[in-house]
Amino acid sequence: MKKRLLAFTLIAAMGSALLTGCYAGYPAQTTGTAPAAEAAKPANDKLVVGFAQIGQESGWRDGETNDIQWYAAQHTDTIDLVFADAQQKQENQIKAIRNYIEMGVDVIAFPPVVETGWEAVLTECKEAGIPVILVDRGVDESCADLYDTQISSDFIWEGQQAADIVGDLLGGSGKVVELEGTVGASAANERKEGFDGELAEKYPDIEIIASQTGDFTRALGKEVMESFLKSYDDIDAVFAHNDDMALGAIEAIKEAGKKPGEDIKIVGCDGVKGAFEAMVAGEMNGTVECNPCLAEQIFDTAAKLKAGETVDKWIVSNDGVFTQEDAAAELPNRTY
Ligand code: GZL
Repeated sequence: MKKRLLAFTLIAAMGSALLTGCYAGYPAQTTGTAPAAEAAKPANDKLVVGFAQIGQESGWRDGETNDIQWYAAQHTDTIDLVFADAQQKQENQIKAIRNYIEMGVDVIAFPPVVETGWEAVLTECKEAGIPVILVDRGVDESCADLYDTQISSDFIWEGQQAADIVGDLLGGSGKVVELEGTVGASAANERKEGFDGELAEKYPDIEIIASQTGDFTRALGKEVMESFLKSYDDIDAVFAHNDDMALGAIEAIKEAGKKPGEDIKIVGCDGVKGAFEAMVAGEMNGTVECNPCLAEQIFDTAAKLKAGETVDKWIVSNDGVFTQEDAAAELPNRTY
């Protein structure tokens, strides 16, 4: 039984002029804050998707949000997107998901900010008969039967690619510091697993001398890099679990009087435009792309789930690997 839409932003009501997807430039971030007015659930057979976004912690996250909102605004005849911004708090994501259950949306999609703490709310989704799509992050194995599919990159592969770039840059030996993503996030856990494992297996003479979370943000990435630089004067390379933290590390290295990209090599993940600009400037050495432009896959998959079709448990994004050599040629193609 579908219920009335409670106070939430129906992105479909926004003009497409406000938003552009991963195929063009980006407007200022539109936040999915809950308006006061109550909206009646459309009395039609449009696909209603409730999306509980993590927040706005990185350029990558903004790219994902804009792509989803832009795509929904282009398809107002068939899609209604209900969007909430959880300000990086798991309890806000859970609240939004419970609202979507109350509304009776057709499908719920969200990037779990951390891997644990989802069993209760995912059980409620299952009991309500609402399919769930995990987007760009995963949940603990114990919840494997409580969601329908995960659409995301292969983070272990990303970590391994980053380790190979670092191994090549250092000629197989040196000292590395690691800026980790959000504590407990699958993207952070698995990038670390891939990076540390690849170094141990293929580059035994490269040592990780420090590893600490920068919470996927530029500001904290800079702060942690400042502390690393105070503690160690022999850092040869940084691996940052996302480009935003890598860009923060670049600032810290410059302020410490060293040359990022030369004295200390820098490798990140995501493939945001800023990383390509830094590589063209010679201040960064590589990035492993993590495609945030998942909107078409999300809504196509949601339509299949609404129609009762089964889909693959993991829909893996295809990502590229970029270094300074190909940065200039690739920069014009970057859309987030
Ligand atoms: C990856 C995604 C990560 C990005 C970060 O799929 O979950 O979250 O790498 C973002 O930039 O904060």
